[in-house]
Amino acid sequence: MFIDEVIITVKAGDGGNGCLAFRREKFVPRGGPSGGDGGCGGDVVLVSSEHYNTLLHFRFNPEHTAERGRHGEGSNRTGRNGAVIELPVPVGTIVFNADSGEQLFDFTAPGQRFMVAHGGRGGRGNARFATATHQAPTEHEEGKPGEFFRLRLELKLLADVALIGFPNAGKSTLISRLSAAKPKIADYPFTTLEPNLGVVQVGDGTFVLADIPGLIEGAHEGHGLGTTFLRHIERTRLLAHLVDISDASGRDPAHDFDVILDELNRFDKELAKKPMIVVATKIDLGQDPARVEAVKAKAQERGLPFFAISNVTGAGLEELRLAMWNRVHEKHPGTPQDVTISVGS
Ligand SMILES: Nc1nc2c(ncn2[C@@H]2O[C@H](COP(=O)(O)OP(=O)(O)OP(=O)(O)O)[C@@H](O)[C@H]2O)c(=O)[nH]1
Ligand SMILES: [Mg+2]
Repeated sequence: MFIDEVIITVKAGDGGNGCLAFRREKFVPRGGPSGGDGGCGGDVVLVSSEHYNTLLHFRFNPEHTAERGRHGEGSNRTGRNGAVIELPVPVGTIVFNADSGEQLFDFTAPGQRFMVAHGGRGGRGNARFATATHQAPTEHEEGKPGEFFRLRLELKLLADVALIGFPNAGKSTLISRLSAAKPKIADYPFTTLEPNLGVVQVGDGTFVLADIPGLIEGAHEGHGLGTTFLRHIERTRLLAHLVDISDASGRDPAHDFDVILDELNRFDKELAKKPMIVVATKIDLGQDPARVEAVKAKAQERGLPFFAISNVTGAGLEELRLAMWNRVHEKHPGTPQDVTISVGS
């Protein structure tokens, strides 16, 4: 499931109450006040971590309460402080107050800490109220409540690589082949209504792949699902542009290619300038070599690497996986000599 926004509640721990007590000792008729202070409630802290790419872990676990401070006790024993809880969030998470809408924090690097809810202070025990003229105080305080907030977490950083293209081009099928994602796949347009995320493994490394709902002509004007989801890929490092080159599609792949580029351009010029690779899909089906060459030529004209794959036979998938990874990690920035599978192989 695609998740880029989640509402969570955070409740810092309440402070412990101060204690009301007097010393009782043998042969000491009036022992002084001895009620200890309450401990402070635990804070709630958000910490950015590289180990998370989504907010999914909050979806199943949206309420977080830190431990309260222990109450003070007799013999001047101060209550223990409540434990702080640290909630990991992915880099790129923006934190809002869900009620006021105010932006509270923007995590831009790993290891940043944002104290979002302060624990309540512990109440003072009666021992604290003793003075020379007030030797048997009965005053003692309750602990202060810990802060409570409803937060909206928003994550724009979605994926390293985004799959774009016309409906039915095979985007969801590809993400299901390259990752553990299990999106809905079907032989009709607009199967995918929301982006899917998948983690792709390459040796010990990983990158995040996003399957974006299909674009159509006029998408920038809101046709089809429009460009609703393109804002989610603003921080994506690579676009993989899928083109169905099979004759069975009944489409003109070179025309499709131009339409998608045009839509991207109209939606956001910066997005259109992102590194892109072109991926011809469904090479297990019959295709007109002239049409395939036309797409290839268009890619070459723009200096874009060209790949050809079949999600059915698996042809070209490993090369594509590596090429994506290399580009995400800028091993070979811009080299057009990635392995290119000849169509039909
Ligand atoms: N023969 C063949 N069929 C494929 C291949 N890849 C996908 N398909 C089929 O093409 C159809 C559409 O695939 P999807 O993966 O749902 O396409 P999509 O691009 O995600 O489509 P939308 O979600 O509508 O944008 C399905 O019936 C798939 O089984 C392929 O490489 N070869
Ligand atoms: Mg799909």
